Amino acid sequence: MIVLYTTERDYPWGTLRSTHASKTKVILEEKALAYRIENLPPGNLWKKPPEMLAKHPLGKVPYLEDGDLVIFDSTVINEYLDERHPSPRLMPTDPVARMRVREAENFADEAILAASLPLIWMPYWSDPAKRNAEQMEKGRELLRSRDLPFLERLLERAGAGGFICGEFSLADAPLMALAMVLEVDAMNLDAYPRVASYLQNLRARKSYRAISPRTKVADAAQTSR
Ligand SMILES: N[C@@H](CCC(=O)N[C@@H](CS)C(=O)NCC(=O)O)C(=O)O
Repeated sequence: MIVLYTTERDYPWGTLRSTHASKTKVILEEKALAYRIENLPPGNLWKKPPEMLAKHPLGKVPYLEDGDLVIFDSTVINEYLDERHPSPRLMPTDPVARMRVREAENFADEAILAASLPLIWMPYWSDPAKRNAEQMEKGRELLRSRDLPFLERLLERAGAGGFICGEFSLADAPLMALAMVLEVDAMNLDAYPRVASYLQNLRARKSYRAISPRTKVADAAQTSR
């Protein structure tokens, strides 16, 4: 059975999860694969114990075990899952369309998951009184000034399909994590109407239940079967 190593924790303000591991969890769910979660303490992401470094050289999550294989990096894992379990296919076949999926996926990873969201999301792992409000606002400002306008353009280009590159694809996986964070943070999206309705589309997918802040850790594993 596939084992996904991640960090998830219930708080009074919602169940919080690693954004990058959530990206992989939704792909396991979309493909209805049998898997179980190995839930690491959030402190391991800083302490990086040797058993973690043995499986991921940077001591990050996610990493995934598939039998004897140990795989790290959410993008690499998701592409592996798509090739190993091609139903449903989450990558188009046309070279230009594949390039667009990778480009959007990379933007979501590099700009949103690695830069803007941590400024907002990390403070939620502390009590409200201990959160750095200025840092959180900086994260929202990065979303407003750079990320959300670009997503609006991608959605305009994508047309009627409802997802970031048209049909649901690997490029939507990191944006599921944006949907998750903005469900807790609930910043105003009136200036980004396409993004607002897109995030609602993502939250309406069955796979979203596995990462929803409303789904407790104990109830979240294997929602697809
Ligand atoms: N490129 C990696 C990034 C993974 C990542 O940064 N994960 C965060 C949790 S969402 C983490 O483990 N942070 C600890 C660290 O950066 O040392 C991926 O896509 O898997």
